[in-house]
Amino acid sequence: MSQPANKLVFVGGMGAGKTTAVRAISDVEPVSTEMPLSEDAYGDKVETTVALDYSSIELDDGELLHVYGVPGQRYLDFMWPMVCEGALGVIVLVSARHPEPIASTVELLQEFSRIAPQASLAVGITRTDEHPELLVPDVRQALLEAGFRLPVMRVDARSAAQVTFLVKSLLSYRYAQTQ
Ligand SMILES: Nc1nc2c(ncn2[C@@H]2O[C@H](COP(=O)(O)OP(=O)(O)O)[C@@H](O)[C@H]2O)c(=O)[nH]1
Ligand SMILES: [Mg+2]
Repeated sequence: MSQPANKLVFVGGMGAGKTTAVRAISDVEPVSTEMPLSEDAYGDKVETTVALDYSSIELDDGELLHVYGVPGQRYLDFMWPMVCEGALGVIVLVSARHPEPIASTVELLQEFSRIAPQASLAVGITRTDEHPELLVPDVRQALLEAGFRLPVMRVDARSAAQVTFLVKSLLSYRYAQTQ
C-alpha cells in the first residue's frame, strides 16, 4: 500500500486534545476508527475502545496534508510505527492538567524520534486556560535538557487558528533546518 506523501501525526495521552485538534483543522468530516481491545493497561481482560483519528487539510498553497491522531498510551504502541510510516511531522500534545506533563512529553518524544527519525517534532500544551501554572519556558528548558530543541507552544485544541499555527510552525522549523 502506498503511503500518503504529506502526513502529520498528533500523539498524546487521553484528553490531550488529539480528536479535537484533528477536528478543528479538518476540511472534511474526520474519521475515527474504533478499535476494541482485549486487554487494558493493567493486563485485565476488558472491552476497551480507543480511537484513531484521521482527516485531511489543505494548506495555503494547495498542499494536502493527511492528519492522524494516535493514542499515546504505551499499551497501544503497536499502532505507532504503522501510523508514523512516512510522516513528515509528529506533534506531541500534552494537557496541562496531566500530573506529569514534562516527563510524559519527554517519554513520547524519545519514543517517536526513534520510531519516526525522518519526522520533525513539535509540542503543543493544551488546557493552559485551566492550568496556567504550566509555563512554556519551563517546558522548553526541560526538553532542551533532555536533548530536544523544537517548537513548544500553548495551543487550545478547539481553536483552528491555534492548531494551524502549530502545524505551520513545525513545517517552517522542518524546512529551516539544515539537511
Ligand atoms: N479548556 C480547554 N479544553 C480543551 C483544550 N484542548 C482540548 N480541550 C478539551 O479537552 C477535551 C478532550 O479532548 P479530546 O480531543 O477528546 O482528547 P483526546 O483524548 O486526546 O482525543 C475535549 O472536551 C476538548 O474540547 C484547551 O486548550 N482548553
Ligand atoms: Mg480522542
